Amino acid sequence: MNANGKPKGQRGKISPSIMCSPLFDLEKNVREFERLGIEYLHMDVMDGRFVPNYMLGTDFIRQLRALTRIPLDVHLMVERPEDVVDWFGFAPGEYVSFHYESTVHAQRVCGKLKDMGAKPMLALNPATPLAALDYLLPDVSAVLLMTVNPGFAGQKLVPQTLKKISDLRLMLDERGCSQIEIEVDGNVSPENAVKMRSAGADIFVAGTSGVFLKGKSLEQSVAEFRECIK
Ligand code: S6P
Ligand code: MG
Repeated sequence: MNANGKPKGQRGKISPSIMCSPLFDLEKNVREFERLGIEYLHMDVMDGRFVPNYMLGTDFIRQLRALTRIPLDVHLMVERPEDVVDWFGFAPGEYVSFHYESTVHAQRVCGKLKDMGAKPMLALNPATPLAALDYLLPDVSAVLLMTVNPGFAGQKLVPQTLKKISDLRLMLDERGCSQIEIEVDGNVSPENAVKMRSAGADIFVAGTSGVFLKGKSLEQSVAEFRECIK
């Protein structure tokens, strides 16, 4: 075990938020992420209803999937995800998160995603209690804890979500679900990532405060970020 109580050799994983990449640098950045051994690419989908913004569409995601072997980590911020999951052609091994707050059929959505070969991840807004997971643990491969309110990059951490990460890690371990990964998303800066890692997070969505930093190369910012999530 290391200092975070994680088995040795299981380092934290980085999932850069693609909506934070300058659009015209995207292919170059994806090649750099491949070279740097990045584990996932985080793709935010926003429908203008569940969150007050629009972001990444189905064709964009298909094209990115065809461009790289890095598995996608698609984050659906949409109302009634059950109506749209078929549009994406999710691939085996991809993580797909959807929000507990966005559907009355969370268990059904997990089943649909599993039928497609994808790995279901349940996303929780900062104010949503962990009890939402009580009867869904057998159906999910991971839990996405939002550490800001979803919709925009560049926000400040909601501080009480740090305790939520450790509460969730404890809950998963106590219920024999230690294999369920915890992803964190929102203001995952190097400083916050250290705290999130020691609270038990496994996958770190790195956006404008994580790896897309002004005046720093991706190589440098990824190397510094890795040090924070060992
Ligand atoms: C926000 C979205 C996120 C952001 C990411 C931005 O609703 O789900 O994935 O892209 O959090 O990172 P940062 O460091 O700007 O907060
Ligand atoms: Mg996201």
